[in-house]
Amino acid sequence: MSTSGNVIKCKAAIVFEAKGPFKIVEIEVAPPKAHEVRIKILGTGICRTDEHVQAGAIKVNYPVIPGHEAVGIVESIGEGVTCVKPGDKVIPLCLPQCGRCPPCKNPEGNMCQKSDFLTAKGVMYDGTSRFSYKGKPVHNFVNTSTFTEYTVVHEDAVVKIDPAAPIEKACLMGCGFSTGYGAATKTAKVTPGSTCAVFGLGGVGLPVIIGCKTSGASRIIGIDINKAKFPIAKELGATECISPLDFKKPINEVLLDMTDGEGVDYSFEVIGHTDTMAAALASCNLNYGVSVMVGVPPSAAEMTLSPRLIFTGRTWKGSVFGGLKSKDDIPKLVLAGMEKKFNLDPLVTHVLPFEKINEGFELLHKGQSIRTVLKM
Ligand code: PAD
Ligand code: ZN
Ligand code: ZN
Repeated sequence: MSTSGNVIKCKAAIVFEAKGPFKIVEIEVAPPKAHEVRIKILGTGICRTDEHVQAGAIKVNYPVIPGHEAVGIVESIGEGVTCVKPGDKVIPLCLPQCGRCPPCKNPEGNMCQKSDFLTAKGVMYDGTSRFSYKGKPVHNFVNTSTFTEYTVVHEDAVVKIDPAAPIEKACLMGCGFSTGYGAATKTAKVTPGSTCAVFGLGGVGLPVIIGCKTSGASRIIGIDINKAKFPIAKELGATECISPLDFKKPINEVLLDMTDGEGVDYSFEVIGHTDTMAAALASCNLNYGVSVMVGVPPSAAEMTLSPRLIFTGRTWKGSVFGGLKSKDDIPKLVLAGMEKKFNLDPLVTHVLPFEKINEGFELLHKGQSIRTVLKM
């Protein structure tokens, strides 16, 4: 029986309050309104940003259905949708690309004005939600929400991908891989022969290493307090790996020592802590070094820095979704992954049934996973 036009009852993982667990409950998902798309989720990755939501580190409205790194099939479309049709394999876009706003039109821009990342309202463009639990609305997360069997997104926030794309690896293109790879290739524009330092070797930091390597960096230094991440980092292109816990000196001074006092050409913070953001900035060359902030800073965080760190010529940049344009770039990255242009195998360490979502987050907390993909 077709579900099109009807409310769908399905399972979703809701966070009811900051620091609360993911509770799997039955929700109702309303049909898509005009220019909206209802998607049956096939698989969804667990990203540290979802953990930030659960931990209350980034501001959202609760109750919320997190999840933003997924692959699904279009179940039905609202009036006026032309970019996808029922049956298409798609990736929901945690950073939409409306194509009409100034950041979408600027070749260097990608923070589409339709993005809910900074506003964190958790609703559709008309101010309402398509999710409800026991008759009360539930918020969405970054224009997507994928920890649910069905979701509804605006057509600005969905892109069709190759129908043969494998679910687990294609999920990575919805956030982790694209963000890390783009941070190196698009935001930093890493140059051949350069030296790079990557702080944080997780699901996003490791793709930064892949991006540095494909850009021709000759030296890539991985930094993590969890040495279990070092073998994968080396497999993907890190030339050396160090743990800050092995040194008495601050890690930025260690990196200066390792580079004859010059500092690295490019540094990337892929953890989300203000102290490592400052260390990454201070470890790049004081004149032409570029430091890229990829880790999501906590909503309430503030930093105090000497202006002299920037005065001598360093560049400090931020990078959401690797500076990539989601609708344009994701289908290309999916194809490149299918053509084995990148080694994605080590990145998906666990595949679990959706019901085991809390187990998936446990693996992340214990530092035992890179990416866990939940299958519906
Ligand atoms: P992850 O938990 O898989 O990786 C983080 C890594 O950092 C782990 O290997 C930790 O051991 C390591 N780490 C923790 N503390 C330290 C420390 N003090 N020094 C060195 N290493 C440390 O997370 P992830 O890779 O999924 O995400 C990383 C960050 O990137 C996180 O803040 C997430 O919210 C952010 C992110 N940003 C975007 C974006 O668009 N900018 C997208 C996706 C994720
Ligand atoms: Zn993410
Ligand atoms: Zn836009």
